[in-house]
Amino acid sequence: MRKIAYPALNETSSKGEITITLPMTPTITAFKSSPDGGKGLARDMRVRWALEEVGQAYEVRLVSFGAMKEPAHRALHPFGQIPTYEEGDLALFESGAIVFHIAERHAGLLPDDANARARAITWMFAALNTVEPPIADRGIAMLLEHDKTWYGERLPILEDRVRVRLGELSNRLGNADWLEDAFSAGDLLMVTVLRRLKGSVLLEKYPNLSAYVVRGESRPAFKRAFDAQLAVFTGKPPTG
Ligand code: GTB
Repeated sequence: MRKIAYPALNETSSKGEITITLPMTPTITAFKSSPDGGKGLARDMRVRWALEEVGQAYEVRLVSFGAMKEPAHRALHPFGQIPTYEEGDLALFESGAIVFHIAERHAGLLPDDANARARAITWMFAALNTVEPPIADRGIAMLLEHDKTWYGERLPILEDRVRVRLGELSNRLGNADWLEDAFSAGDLLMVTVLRRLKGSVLLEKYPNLSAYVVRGESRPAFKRAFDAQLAVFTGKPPTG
């Protein structure tokens, strides 16, 4: 939010001026051409979803793989990746930090109660630090290492690690709709992490996790975010 002092509009203003708060439209970056063909698996999807959940309009700057490694983009993102987030003179990278920033500045993604808020934030870290790494390792191996002689031995090891985490998460979620009492940024991140396994038997083995992902994807904000990223791929504007 940008605070601008305007001249007094009425005589009751004690200092002769009033403060009007203007919302500033953030700009995020996303792949110009996503390798997933519009499945919403790249990490701009979680940022788009968070912005949609809180009702914050945003703009998107699409970047090519080449442009991501150029100094102009590296000034925003030291590792030359997407997503980034710019809002006035604030520039952020790391999807988790961006979602946290959005959740801190707007109502709707973190509970007000301090302990409930701390638990939701814990799930944000769990999604990114505990559940995503084995899923990402498996994805990278499938993409970049499938022609290696040792791939056949490595893949089952990576899949076992994913299975362990899914089993533990499934046990904790049980029959609940969300990880805590209400949907939070923790669920938002966890669902985006689990979506990377969509269509794989690894996820299908846990019906409560599959249903949890569908529950997240059924939220109107998710659908708007998904349609927006798909429109980049299809070249057609979102219909919703
Ligand atoms: N820790 C960072 C974050 O959470 O923001 C990781 C950011 C990241 O990995 N960005 C990827 C990127 O910019 C895109 S999301 N890669 C380009 C590069 O490093 O040069 C990862 C991703 C990419 C593609 C798919 N896909 O096609 O399915 C899924 C996920």
